[in-house]
Amino acid sequence: MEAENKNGVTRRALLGATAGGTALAGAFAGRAMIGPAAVGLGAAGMTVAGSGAAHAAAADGAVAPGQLDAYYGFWSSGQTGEMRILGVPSMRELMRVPVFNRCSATGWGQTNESIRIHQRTMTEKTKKQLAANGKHIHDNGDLHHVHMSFTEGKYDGRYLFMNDKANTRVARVRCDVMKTDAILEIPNAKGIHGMRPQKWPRTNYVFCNGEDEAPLNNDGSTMADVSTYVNVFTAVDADKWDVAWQVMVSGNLDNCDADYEGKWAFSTSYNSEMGMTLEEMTKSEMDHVVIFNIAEIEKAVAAGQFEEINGVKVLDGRKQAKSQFTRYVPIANNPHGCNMAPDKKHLCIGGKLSPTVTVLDVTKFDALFNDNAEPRSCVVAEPQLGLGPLHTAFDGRGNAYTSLFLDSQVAKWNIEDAIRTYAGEKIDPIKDKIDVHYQPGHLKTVMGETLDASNDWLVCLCKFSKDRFLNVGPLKPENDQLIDISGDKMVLVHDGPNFAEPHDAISVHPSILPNIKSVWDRQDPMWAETRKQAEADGVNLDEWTDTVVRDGDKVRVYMTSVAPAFSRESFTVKEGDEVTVIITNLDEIDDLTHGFTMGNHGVAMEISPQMTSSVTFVAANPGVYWYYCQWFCHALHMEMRGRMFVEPKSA
Ligand code: CUK
Ligand code: CUA
Ligand code: CA
Repeated sequence: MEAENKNGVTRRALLGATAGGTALAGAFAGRAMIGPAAVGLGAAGMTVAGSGAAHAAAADGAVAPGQLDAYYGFWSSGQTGEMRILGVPSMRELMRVPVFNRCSATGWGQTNESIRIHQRTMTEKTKKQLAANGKHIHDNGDLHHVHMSFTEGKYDGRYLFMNDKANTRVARVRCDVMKTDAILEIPNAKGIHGMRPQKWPRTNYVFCNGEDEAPLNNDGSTMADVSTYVNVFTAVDADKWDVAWQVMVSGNLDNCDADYEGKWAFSTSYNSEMGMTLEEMTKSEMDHVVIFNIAEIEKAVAAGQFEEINGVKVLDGRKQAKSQFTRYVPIANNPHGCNMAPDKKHLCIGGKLSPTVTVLDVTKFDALFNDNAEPRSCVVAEPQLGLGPLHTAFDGRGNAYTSLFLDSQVAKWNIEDAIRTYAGEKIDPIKDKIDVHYQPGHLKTVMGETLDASNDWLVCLCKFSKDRFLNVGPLKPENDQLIDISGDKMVLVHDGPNFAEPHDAISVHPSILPNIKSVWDRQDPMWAETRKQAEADGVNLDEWTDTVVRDGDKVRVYMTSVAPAFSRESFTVKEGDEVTVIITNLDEIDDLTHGFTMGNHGVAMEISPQMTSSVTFVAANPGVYWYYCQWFCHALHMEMRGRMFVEPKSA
């Protein structure tokens, strides 16, 4: 589980812990009760089968001190704008990965390396908006959905992708270091909400829903004319990290997903009415799901049949365009969740205002495009589950689990039974219901959006916690509940308070992520540009450095760190200088992170083992300022500090 350092010694081993182990088998020895270990988990081609009795021993979800969790959980954080890593089933928070938010601890959103990632794809409009407000970047986000990259329907451990509804962006996190490596601002669309990676043959595209309607040419000339408003579906090239193409649609877009053949993407729309008020948005009996025909779209893009708008290839898939790009399947009343089952066949749409989940058979979509079959001919089931069905999760036994927001319940139902019921048989597709606390949104089984869907745990992300925890004031935590789904009956085993506001989460087996580093590669692309500047300044970042370079009123201070010292105990600049501090942490023991905080300057950054970080600020006031390491790194950590002398301008 841990990368070894040069000496072949991990910090965990140094500390005398026994649970670490070098192989997965070792890591799971202490959790033999957790499913996959009991079913013979291979490093490759794993199948997470039913866990049965082996799992029952862990029915409380407890993971003892020093023991590792069975799964990684990757959590969204909504309006906090970060991604969180939790352990499942312990629900312990393991890490926060800043993405769209500004992070006080790591300096994300302030270091030059993170600002470059933020700015790389920024539109001119955003630059203008920021400049007018004296800012460099948007430092908030609304991160609803986290999904991993796929290869042939299974997680492949390369990247995690996530959306920002607040500022119309998507981001990519590198799984080897768990850091954001790319952010993309999407032109033309407004408010990226639903977002899913392509599942087959691999994640070539990340599909992104624009939720908010606006004039395509949003220059203020047609604001009052709602007929000029559109919504845009975007396919992001997951490797190049730019927009591959966009499709204009009728109605708005809420959640989306993709199939297991690489043929389709689909999105729910709650505002087929194109209403601007609540009353207008809920007026129709039926809204719709949009089905996107990837091959037809790619064909048209290749043939040049697009309009280029703000540098993006845009196709018209609206109803009136009668294109082969889209089909619209009517679905009752403001649908929400859009979840493809791992049986490769069934797409489940949460009814929200309708008490139903509508099941679409994706193998019937070809007929919608080729023969113009009646759009609802692909509907094969529509079980009535309860009030406020939002999202659906799946296990590996053909069961689905739907969150019922208004009922505060999870309904477990069988997809095949629902199809037989729809065909007229008298059976009850609902197998079980459980109370959750309270008002659940997303829910997710382990690996449940992949062909490796598991049967052990269901995480249910509840929007309200009300009385479940000690009162902490008017703002209450969310409640992420853990449910044991190994048996016929669902069993609630854990309440997990969480800060605003996880929408979606995935759980991933550690065998998918064998290459997570504990020590950075010195040549990491994250700071390639910083290295270039160092080279130009004649500084070798791989060696002990304490060079200060003056370049007009710009000063670059190069330092290295080895616990418990920076290579410089002081440096001198002039009042009004623009100071860039560039530090490489030469320590190579895992978990030996340093930091750099400049007192009274609002400046702080992380410098993990072998990492280079840099930060730029203006020294506006003459005087003595202490900088220090803010990560407790050594018995003499307090002494890991130094002085910046800012000479008065006249001096
Ligand atoms: S949405 Cu939040 S509960 Cu953004 Cu996936 Cu349904
Ligand atoms: Cu270095 Cu604390
Ligand atoms: Ca509607």
